[in-house]
This record gives sequence, structure tokens and C-alpha cells, in this order.
Amino acid sequence: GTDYDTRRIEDTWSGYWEKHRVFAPLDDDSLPRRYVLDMFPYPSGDLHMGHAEAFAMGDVVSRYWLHRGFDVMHPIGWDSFGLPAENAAIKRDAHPAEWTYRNIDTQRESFKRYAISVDWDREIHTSDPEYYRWTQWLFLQFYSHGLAYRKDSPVNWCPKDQTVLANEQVVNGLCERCHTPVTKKSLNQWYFKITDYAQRLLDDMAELEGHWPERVLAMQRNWIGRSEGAHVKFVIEGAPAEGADAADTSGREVTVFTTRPDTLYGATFCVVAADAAIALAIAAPEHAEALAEYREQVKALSDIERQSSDREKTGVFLGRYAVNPLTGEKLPVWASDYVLADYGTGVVMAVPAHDQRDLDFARAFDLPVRTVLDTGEEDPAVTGVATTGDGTLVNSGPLDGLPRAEALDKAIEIVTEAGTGERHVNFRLRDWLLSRQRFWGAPIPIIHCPACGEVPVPEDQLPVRLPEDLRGEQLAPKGQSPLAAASDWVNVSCPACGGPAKRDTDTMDTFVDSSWYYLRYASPADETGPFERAAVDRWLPVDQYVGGVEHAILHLLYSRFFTKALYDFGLVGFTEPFKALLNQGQVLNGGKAMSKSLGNGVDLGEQLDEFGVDAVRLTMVFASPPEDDVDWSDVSPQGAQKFLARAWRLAQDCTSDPAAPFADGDRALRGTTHKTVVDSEQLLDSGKFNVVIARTMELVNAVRKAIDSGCGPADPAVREAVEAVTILLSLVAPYTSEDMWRLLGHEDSVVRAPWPTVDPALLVEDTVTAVVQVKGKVRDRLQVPADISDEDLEAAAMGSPAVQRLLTEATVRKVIVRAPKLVNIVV
Ligand code: ANZ
Ligand code: ZN
Repeated sequence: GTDYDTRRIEDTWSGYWEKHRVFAPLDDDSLPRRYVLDMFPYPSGDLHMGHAEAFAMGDVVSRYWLHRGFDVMHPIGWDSFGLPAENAAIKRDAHPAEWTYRNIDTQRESFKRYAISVDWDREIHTSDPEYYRWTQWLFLQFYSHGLAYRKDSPVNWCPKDQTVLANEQVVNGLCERCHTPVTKKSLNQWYFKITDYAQRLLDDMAELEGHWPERVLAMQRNWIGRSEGAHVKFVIEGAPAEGADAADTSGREVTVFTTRPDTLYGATFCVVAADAAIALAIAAPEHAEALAEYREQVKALSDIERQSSDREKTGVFLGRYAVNPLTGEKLPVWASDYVLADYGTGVVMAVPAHDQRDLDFARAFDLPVRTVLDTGEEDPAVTGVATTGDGTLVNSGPLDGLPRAEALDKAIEIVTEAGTGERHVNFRLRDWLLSRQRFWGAPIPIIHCPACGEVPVPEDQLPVRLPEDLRGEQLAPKGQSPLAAASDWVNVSCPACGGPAKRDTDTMDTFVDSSWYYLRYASPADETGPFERAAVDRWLPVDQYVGGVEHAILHLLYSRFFTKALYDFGLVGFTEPFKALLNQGQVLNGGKAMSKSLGNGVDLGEQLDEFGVDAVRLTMVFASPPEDDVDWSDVSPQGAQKFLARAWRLAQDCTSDPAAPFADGDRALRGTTHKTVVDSEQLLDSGKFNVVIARTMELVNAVRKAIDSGCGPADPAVREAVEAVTILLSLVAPYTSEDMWRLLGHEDSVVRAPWPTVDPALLVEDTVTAVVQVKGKVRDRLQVPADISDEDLEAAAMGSPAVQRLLTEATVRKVIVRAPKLVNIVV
């Protein structure tokens, strides 16, 4: 016959699955449903090694569930709005759509060659008007429910990309994309009120526990950042009250957020975030200039730098005093950069004895340090180390003698009764800044009318399409959206009063597009809504989501928020979108992430050409557990290819009659097959895909041995085993397994082959009773495998406690072994 030829096998089967719609779900209620989803790709170029790994993992799950008899939906689409397309268009004097859709065509072909098990009929593109129409519609739902709003705010600004960045897109003070230092700028921006959902986003994580990687849950928890404490009001003497006329001398109130109200007696000064408006409002006139200078200095710093503990503390005195509501004491008020304007209230009461940042500041400016909690540690005023342990209150009036936790409650009680404070839970989570001054995104469907204000674009006028005539330089960022220059597009009549009005020129953050795409797949062509409710009810939530850990916070948090909001709007019936999450590892080369600068990139196309699709896929899955990194310099696609050839030859060599019952086959080989299958089920359910491949390799060896020197190729157990090998391989090697399935005489796709049924009786190894005699008398009976060797049986007999007892006083002269039935020990 012919030999294993990767090229021939790929040519034979390419296009077969799509033509026969093998991966289109039936969606007819005849089978239980499962929804497998890979995080959709951004069409930045052709497929790379990272895609190859991620999609190989998702495929194992979806193909396994197909074999197990589920109706599986496994869709794919493109996250096709975003900056790279726009930057490419500027460079090439083109429209971003040209670059985007060309890349999609290339990637689509590569995904097809890679033979991923997706239903191509469900493909979506977030940059299609048919899709972003509904992104806009959903924005309007958020708007009408008070969850989308505009405010002036200092935003992170990338001077190079000329765009606003979300906090998450600022990495160590640098733009995530171009690594330019990020600065601040005040702009009127659109926000989603994700903070309204902070507590629910935390609480509902209980459902995900055990189904999402623990580190992702930890990252989300940390990002949401819940802190329990209190708000306490301090009156600033001499600073005019908010909105007061000049004659009013009652003073301005500021509120501090503290997690340690138990330390109120230890507060020796207050600190206001230098960049907060409140700093300007309370500074005494003679200190205004120093503050202004200091603010200039602070502007240039990132939040990370500001909070770094090894930076020298800086700040300016504001010439005012804050009255401690508990003690009446007057505390000097300072402005500094270590207090952040957008956390808590932007003002803190400083307790240097028990907070290191405050202590560093106190030492820098010679401010008093007062211990109020006796923790048994050394005096912080002497050591320079704040004491943070548990202990008993001292120097604290009514709190004296109380343990820390009780003092905390008591302090809250006192300020609450006095009307100067209350218990408060603070979150680190900020509202989601969603507007971008860029072109290649979904336009925000709002019209600004001088008479009516913000007016939503009426639903029947959606989508607000992007102008098609802007290209090249016209798209270059100029500090405002390029859309502002498209005057025909911008100038419209107000939908409410008919007067002249202007469109909002910002586009939405592309994370908005990806916050609902998983819903769209259930009814991708729906023209009446973002999704068909019944279809979403049938398919969602997603049973298995697969993607990189780089999306551990943003994308997943935003999607969870969207789902909860849509639930509240009555649009979906569940509150968590992704039941289970798998974060695949990275593909490295030489222990390092592949990068241009290191020159260690591996081209996926070349690997596929050299070793074949199946060998590359098998290598990805075999290399390590799915969540671990794969070092391409440590693996052997060559070895994978050899193994596949070995497996394929089994199908070629198998001559057993398809009609002969497996039950008539060789007992030992059957046992091995059934054990491999049952173990693989457990391994697949627990995500140990690599071990399944190792077990399949063992089974291949066992079958080869059976064919060559055991029961021979015509035994029905050989066919049973080779079929099992083929189905196991179909999880990772679609071409080879399809070819094997045909060699075995099947007409339908191996994808549709039912998972082998395990016979529990075959999992029990055959055993017999061996008799152990000492001096001719039966001393023990042992249950041993029927095929036990003489050596093993002798060892078992000598190890028997009954025999050992007799042998302590005697010397063994001779041992006669007749495996598997008898051992005779002569002493
Ligand atoms: C007094 C105090 C005494 C504090 C003490 C801590 C220890 P987390 O846990 O992160 O929520 N704080 C409040 N707002 C701040 C801001 N905008 N910038 C910098 N620091 C701020 O931290 C809450 C604590 O951080 C608050 O409790 C406050 O200092 C400080 F022994 O108040 B604490
Ligand atoms: Zn109007």
C-alpha cells in the first residue's frame, strides 16, 4: 500500500468538513447542547504560533464533546475594529477596512488549513455595520438605563497615538501599544457605570470558583479592590465652604476614606491629592503659587511612580488646618502626590505611627508621630517603621484599652452618632472610559443639539455608519476624533427638534464590541436585534471559554458587567457569561516569548509546511498541560509526525473483519483499549490533554505488538483498538484520523463517530489464586494476574507476611515456582 504522506492526506481532506457542515450544530433539541468558544482573534496579520496553540486546545474540547454526543456550537469571528488597522491605513493612504478585511481573508484560509472545528456559517466581524448597529443599540440601552454618561475628567493621554487610554492600557506609566510615557489631559468623555456592579461582580465569582483559574479570579478581585472602612468628615478652618459667599466663615468640609477609623486619635495631619480640584479649593491664598508649581511637577508622574515606596516623599503645606471630629485637634493640611485624586475621596487622614506612607511623609517634613495602638513592636518614631500589627488602643480617649477590631467598630459608632462619619465600603474599580478619539470603531450614536442637549439617534436610524471616504492622512489623530473633520457626516438635524445639531465624533472602545459578541453567535444574522432571545436561551452561557491570560481582567470583567446589565434590562436570563475558563499557556522559543527584537520568532506557516498540520497540533497539545507554556525549542514536531505515521499504519495493517464482534477478540488487548478510553475520559474532563496523548501513544505500541507478535492483524480486538486510537487522535490530528477512519472502512466523518463505550468487565484484570507452600504445607493463597512471571510470583510469595514469619528461624534452601499457580519453598 501507500505510505503515510502528510501532503496527500491534507489534500484529500481539506474542505471536506466545511462542505459536509460537520461542525454546524443541529440545534433541534435532539441532543444536549454545549457551547465552546475561543476568544475571537484580532485580524492583525496571518495566524501565528499563539493562535495555533490556543485553537488546538479549544478544538480538543469541542471535538471531545461532539464524540460524547453533544450538539456543539463552536463559532469564530473577528474582533476587527481597532488601532492597528487605522495606523496601517494612515501609513498606506488607505481605508482601515481594506487592510482589515484582507487580513481576515488570509487568516480565515489559515484557520481552515489548520482545520479548526468551527461552524463557518456563524462568522461575525465587529466592524460590519450589521454588527456595530447592535453595538450602538446596546449603548443606547445602557444610556437609557443611566449606565452610560459623560463627564469631564483627567484622562490618560498618549501623546504619540493621540488618544485616550483606559487605566488598563497604561503599563508602568507607558502606553501599552507604543511605550510612550502617558500624560494627563482633561476631556469630556463617555463612561459606562461599571462601578454600580462592583459588589455583584465580586459576589458572583462564587459561581466561577473551581471553573475559572484561581489566578484570574484573584486578579479580578484585586482589580475590583473592595475595602471596608469609614468616611469621616473634617472641617477645614478658614477655607470657604463650597458655594459659600465671602462672609461665610464656617469652613469647608472634606471627607476622608479610611480603613482604620480605630486610629483616629493618631491622625497628626491630613493630605489632599495634589492634582485634585479640592486642593485648589482649600489652599490658603499665600500658598496657591507653591501648590500650582507642585501640581505641574505631579502631572508628569504615573500612578505607579506616585505610589512607589522607594521614592522620596514630596508635598506642599496648604496653610490650613483640619479639625479632627473626634478630638477637636487641628491638623495641618498638606497636598502630596502619594495620595491619588481618584481613589476614595482623594483626601486622607495621616496616621504616621501606623501607616508607612504617612510615616515617610512625616519624617520628610518633620510632622508629629503618635502611637495609638500598642502592638508590642518598637516605637515607629524611632525606627521609622510604622507598626501595623494587632494590639490594644492607647492615647485614644474612649477607645483606650479596646482591641483593634472593637475600637474600629466603636470609632465608627461614635462618628456616626455625632453625624460626622459613617461606615463605608470603597472600591478600587473605576467607571469604564469608553470613548476614543479615533476613527476605526463604532460611532457613539448620540447627537448634540444646542437646544435639546444629548439626543439618542433613533433606533430606526441605526447604524450610524462610518464615513467611507476618509482615508490615509485624514485619519491621523489630531487630539480630537478624525470624524470631527467629516463635516457632511457631523452636521445633522436634531432628531428631537429638527434644528441644526452635531453628531458625537467619538467612537467606542473596542472592548465594547467584544463584551457581547458571544451572544451574537447564537443568531449571527439576526436583523431585528443584537440576538434572538430564544437562541441565546438555548445556547448560553458559554460552557467552555478558551483564551489568553492577558484578558484576565479587562475583557472578562467587561463581559461579566455587560451580561449582568443585560440581565437587568430583561434581555438575557443569566448573569455570568462564561461557566468555565481555560487560559492556555504561551508558545516560547528558547525559554523566551517570541519577539522581533530577540529574533526568536517561529513562523507557523513554515512549521505546517515542514511537519504537517496534525504534527504541529499534536505537538502543541502534547508538550504540556494546556495552561503551561510550550517551549518550541524543547519539543519535536518531527517526533509527532513519526508517531502519527505509526498510528496511521495500524489502520492500514488492520485486517479484522468489520462484522466480527469485538467480544471475540483478544482479552488482553481489549483490556488495554478499554482502560485507555476510560482514563482518557477522566483526563479530558480534568484538562490533562497532554496525558491523553501519552496514553494514546502507549495504546499504539500495544496494538503494534499485538499485530506483529500477538493475536495478529485479523483479531477483532485489533480493529477495536485501532478505532479507539483513531477517535482519540481525532481530538488533535483531524487529517490523519479522518484518513484512518476511511482506511477502517467507515463512510462518515470520524468527527461523527461516537465515543467508544467502555465495558467495565474488561477493566478488571484476569487473576488466579496462587498457592504458597512452606515445607509442603499450604501457608498462604495470593490473588495474582494470570500472566504473572515466575520472578514476580516468587517475589510476591517471599513478601507474604505468613511466609516471612516462618522464615525468620529457617534458611531457604530452594524455591520451586510454577507460575501462576504454585510456589514451593524448601527450608
Ligand atoms: C488612615 C489610616 C491609618 C490608613 C492606618 C491606613 C492605615 P486600601 O486598603 O487600599 O483601600 N488612602 C485613602 N485614600 C487614599 C488615596 N486617595 N490615595 C492614597 N491613599 C489613600 O487603603 C485605604 C487606606 O489608604 C486608607 O486608610 C487611607 O489611609 C489611605 F494605620 O486612613 B488609611
Ligand atoms: Zn434639538
